[in-house]
Amino acid sequence: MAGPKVGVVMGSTSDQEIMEECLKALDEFGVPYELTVSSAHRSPARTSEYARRAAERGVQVLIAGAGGAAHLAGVLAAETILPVIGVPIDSSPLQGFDALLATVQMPRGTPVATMAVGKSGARNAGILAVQILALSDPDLSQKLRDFKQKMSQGVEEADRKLKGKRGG
Ligand code: RP5
Repeated sequence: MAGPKVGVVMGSTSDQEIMEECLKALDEFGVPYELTVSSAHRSPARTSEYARRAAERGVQVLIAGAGGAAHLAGVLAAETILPVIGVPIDSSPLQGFDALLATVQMPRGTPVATMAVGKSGARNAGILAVQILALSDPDLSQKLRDFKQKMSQGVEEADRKLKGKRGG
């Protein structure tokens, strides 16, 4: 069995419901991943160690989902040259605005590709990881083209139904 190509890390198991959207996207494209709980604040050494060792296990992209003062994606990015995608989670009284700013406002030199807050961002993180892997995988590229086409057909179908209902 192929080893994981994507490492998905969550700051807490309380982030899992949202990060399931990311895992579903990876499953749809048949991309193997590993799922880990590690916190930038509660287990900083474990988080750094995870990022340092990920590439040597064949992982090519990291995805980090965290809420509150979300430093998880940034800490991972500090410790690896793998691309890191951040998902701000709306788990705090500030409804993810805090996590968005903490994830997106990385200092120059240490980028994190920051997604939208919550479930849409989690799904997009999975798709973006697939797009990165597809740069060197023609089968995945074809799956992405099919995926885009299906999405576009879905909009046309919705438009047809709408017009059918309204008689125009
Ligand atoms: C963050 O704090 C986690 O990513 C989570 O979104 C939030 C709350 O964590 P728990 O207190 O539910 O474990 O570090």
